[in-house]
Amino acid sequence: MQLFIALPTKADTWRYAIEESLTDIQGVYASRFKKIIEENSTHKVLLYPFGTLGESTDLLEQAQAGLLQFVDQSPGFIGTLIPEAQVFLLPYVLPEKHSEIAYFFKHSKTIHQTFHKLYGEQDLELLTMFPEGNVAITTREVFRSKAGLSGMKIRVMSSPLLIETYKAFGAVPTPLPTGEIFGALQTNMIQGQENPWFYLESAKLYEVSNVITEIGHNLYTTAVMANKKFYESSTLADQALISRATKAATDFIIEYQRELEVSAKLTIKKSKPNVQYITLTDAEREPFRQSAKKVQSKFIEATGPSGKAILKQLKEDLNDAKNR
Ligand code: 6CS
Repeated sequence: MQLFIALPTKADTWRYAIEESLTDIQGVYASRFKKIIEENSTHKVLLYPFGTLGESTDLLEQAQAGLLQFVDQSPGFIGTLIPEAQVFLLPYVLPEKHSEIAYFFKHSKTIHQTFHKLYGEQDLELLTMFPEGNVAITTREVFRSKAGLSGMKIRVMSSPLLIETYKAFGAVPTPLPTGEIFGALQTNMIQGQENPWFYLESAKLYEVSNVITEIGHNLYTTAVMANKKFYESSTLADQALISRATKAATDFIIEYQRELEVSAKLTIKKSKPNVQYITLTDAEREPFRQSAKKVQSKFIEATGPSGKAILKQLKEDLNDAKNR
């Protein structure tokens, strides 16, 4: 009779850095991932919230070098390394309906096949992408048209495509690291910035803004990657556990992030009753939608046949998600 003694996988400490705080969406995702890993193995997952290991670009380098086993990095930052990743920043492309958003992020071939290969070429194992809510624009003054944004310095993440977007919207795009947004708004070095509602509340960006405007142009998306060498050298059992934790945390966060927009709007209004909320009408959005076509051309100009094919695949994925 043969005895098979299950050798326990040696206990490792895995380091996982995020671009937000532990109570923000990326932190809630990472905490759920950590819980599942630690409840089902002898491994420990150490979470590093924003600010502990530097800016987003520092985190990416540490993940590629294998100093971190996991990293959360949004397309707004990784776009300089993987230009095609900026397809998630194109205005007026991603869905607004929750059921379509949920289906798209779970089934998109762009994410689970094409991007998996692209990130792999950068020593990154793409594990998941998930939404963090509709993006709104904070400013000092009211605007309801592109002319209203004219001359306004609007902070964007360091993405060539976001720079093109705000140029096309009539503003003066101003790339700044995350850690400098609040101070730049406070000193009027910039007059506005864009972020999802939960972040406007959690980073207290509303405190240094007077107007928050929805033009319906985008959904904030982020991505979680493992260091590729670490992932590929992990045991099959650990790879299966990482996939299981990733799927469970993704399914949870897609639903969790949905409610935060309403609660953030209420919290901001309670903290700053005189803040103005503006939602542009369809007619007011039309000039911004027209400008978005120019941004798509700029994306294809910058990424060539690869980007063109990715945009086509993304639109097929979105069509597949329609009416789900
Ligand atoms: O705008 C930013 O830089 C930050 N915004 C969000 C929603 N997450 C992290 C990112 O660095």
